[in-house]
Amino acid sequence: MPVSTQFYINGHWVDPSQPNDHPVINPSNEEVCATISLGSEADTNAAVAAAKAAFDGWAATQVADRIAALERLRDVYKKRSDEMAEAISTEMGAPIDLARQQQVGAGIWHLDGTLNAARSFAWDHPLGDHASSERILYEPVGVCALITPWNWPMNQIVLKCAPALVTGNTMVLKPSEIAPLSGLLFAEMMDEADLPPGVFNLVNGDGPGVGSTLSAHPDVDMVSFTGSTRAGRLISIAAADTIKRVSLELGGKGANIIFADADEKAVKSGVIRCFRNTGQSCNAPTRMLVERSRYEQAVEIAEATAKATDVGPASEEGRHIGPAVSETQFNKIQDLIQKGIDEGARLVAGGTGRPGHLNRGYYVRPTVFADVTPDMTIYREEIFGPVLSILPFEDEAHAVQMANDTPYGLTNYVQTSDREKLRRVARKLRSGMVEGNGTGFGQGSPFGGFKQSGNGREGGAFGLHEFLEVKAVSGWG
Ligand code: TXE
Repeated sequence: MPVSTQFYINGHWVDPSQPNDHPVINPSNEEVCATISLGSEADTNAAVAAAKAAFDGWAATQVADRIAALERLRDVYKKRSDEMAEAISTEMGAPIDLARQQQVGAGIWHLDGTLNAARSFAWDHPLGDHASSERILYEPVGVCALITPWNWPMNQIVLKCAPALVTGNTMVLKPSEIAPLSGLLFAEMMDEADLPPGVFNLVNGDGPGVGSTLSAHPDVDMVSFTGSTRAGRLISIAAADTIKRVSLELGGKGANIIFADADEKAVKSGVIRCFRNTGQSCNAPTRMLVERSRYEQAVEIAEATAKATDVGPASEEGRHIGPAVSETQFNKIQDLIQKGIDEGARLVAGGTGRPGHLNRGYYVRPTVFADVTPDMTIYREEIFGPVLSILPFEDEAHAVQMANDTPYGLTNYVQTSDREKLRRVARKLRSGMVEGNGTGFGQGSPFGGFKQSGNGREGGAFGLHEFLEVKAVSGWG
């Protein structure tokens, strides 16, 4: 397991300018599993200076050389997959099978998606018809600050670092201080991939410290952030003075619209999907909207599915769900469950407190509320725990209206055997993604949201565009 109080700056592991130890807690047992340092302004400045000094050289390399660098990273990533799964499972509580298959697997998926997009990308082309003498060039933005969260830690690091690297940017990564071990491991992998010094740098730290210094820094040209809408807003404010590019992937409150003609397994798989990763996914389908005629049956299926969901330590193999990531998240989820009860929702499974057999660790009971109404807190706020709300709807227009009745707009879900209805509803939903009938998205599909779920898109060619400036040159020939 990579455990280091050092930072990776300019191709070397270096001590922090001043000691500032920070414990990393294993959420499965509440024990300290590692110690990292939180960086200072001086550490952040050193990393930004290294990235700035490396920029001209890296931006001038051939695309083929940058693709080769990403291929080397992919090889190292595959070689070290087991270590990574163990690190993720320990730092944020994903059960080891989920960590291996989905958390680590997502990194490979995005590395491949980025490589494929980069190989076929038109890095420059004429404007419009081929007779034009005007040329459109795509060039790196510059020094990028990449600020990532703890819920899918490696997925989010790869989704930012891979496109930033292959498009010729240099970067400073600040992973979440709650789950920094996979970030440290990633820095070791970047080192093994043999990049020029300064192209990739890592500084650990918290949001008000390293995070806000990076966001306001005059030598940082872009911030790419995944995390809470609260922090996204602060980053945008801090970045405003320098007019840097800010790309945000924030919270969500996905609706899962289940029409009466949906597949009979739709309810069960919707519950399982909501609870995946202990509900700690921005695209979780947390509001299940069911057509009135199937509503009571759906509540029964959801109750049975929640009661059959096992909860346990991340180190154990199996398909159970692990703990919430931290005491803060545990308390937030408990408060929201209590609010659901107090505001009059019908609790059909779970509730406050830990599951009976677990008295240490941030474990939450898989919880289902029925008869939720749109004014309730559990309907409006992102809970980020294994908590599902179920509501009935009367007709298509009502379902769309309820689904869109949220400040978020990341992912919505539609279940129906009527293809025309699916298309009609998908067009009306105000979200960056609409998943139809459990059909997953392909490699290179754009990931990102409408409204307060953020801006920009990650993945494949969409992710490359995020990290590129567009330049028009006339008189090219
Ligand atoms: O997130 P924060 P938290 C949501 C989810 C969760 C809630 C709180 O609802 O319950 O956010 O989680 C860095 N300037 N999501 O408090 O604070 C921080 O150091 C710059 C949704 O853990 O947003 C970390 O690296 N950076 C989400 C990262 O932001 C700042 C994933 C995430 O932490 C900063 C996680 C600042 N002022 C939580 N403040 C998703 N979209 O998937 C914090 N950070």
